Amino acid sequence: MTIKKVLTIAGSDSSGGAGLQADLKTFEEYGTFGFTAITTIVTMDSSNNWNHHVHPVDTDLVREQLETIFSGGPLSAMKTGMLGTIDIIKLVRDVIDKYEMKNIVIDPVMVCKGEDEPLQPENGLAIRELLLPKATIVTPNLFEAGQLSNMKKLSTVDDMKEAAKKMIDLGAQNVVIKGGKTLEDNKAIDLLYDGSEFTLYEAEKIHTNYNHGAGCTFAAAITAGLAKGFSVKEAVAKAKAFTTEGIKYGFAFNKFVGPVWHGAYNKADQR
Ligand code: PXL
Repeated sequence: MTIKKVLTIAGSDSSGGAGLQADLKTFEEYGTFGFTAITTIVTMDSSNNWNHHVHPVDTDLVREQLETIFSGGPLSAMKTGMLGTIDIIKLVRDVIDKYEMKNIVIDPVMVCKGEDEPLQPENGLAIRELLLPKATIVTPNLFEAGQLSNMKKLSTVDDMKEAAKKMIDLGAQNVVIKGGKTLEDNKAIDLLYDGSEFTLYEAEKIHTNYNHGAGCTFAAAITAGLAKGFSVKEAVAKAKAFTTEGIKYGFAFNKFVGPVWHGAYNKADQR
């Protein structure tokens, strides 16, 4: 059996826990071969409350990366993360169409800290219009699901169900909303909807602030699972277990942030 090739089109998180760093580490843990097309470089200001600075990469340079990657033939799955500009979002759509990509995970990254104002609100609209119709699965957190469904704040599982229905109407084949630690519940609940059936994935809530990158890791794990031939339900279930272990082994990076550890599921005993 040959190794599965998996792509992330995402931003670089200089702090190492989220973004394409999370994706690539996760792809490796799944035994797949990861490729990255870098769309933005994010830096954080340690002298100013960890403010994020998003530096988009020139669209032509993103195109060149993608041409390099696809020159090796078809890929088994791909995901998108932070895309930076509308031009890059349009390019991603063109690439999906041109190479007839299947197994597409759209992680509609709009914020870095879970619940904030969107970093680039206009990008959310472009993701909704151009990428949701191509999504095998879209993986918003609560905030992003509220934006994409035009429902704004979601706070219950019923709200999540309503938002998921709206995202299916926008063209996604499947939706998984990451309730995560934001949902007002004592469990960490993710909700999957395939257009006909809801599936709830529950785990104990882990009370930690060291969970930076959990959302990216979850979406990357689903991507690698799909590449390996798992059904959507299986891919989500394993991704949840993989991410929960990562959160359990999160650690303090500095006084502002602590990443999950992407290697925890496979090698917690090898630290
Ligand atoms: O966690 C969202 C996220 C996604 N992608 C990049 C990021 C972040 C948050 O820091 O930096 C590149």
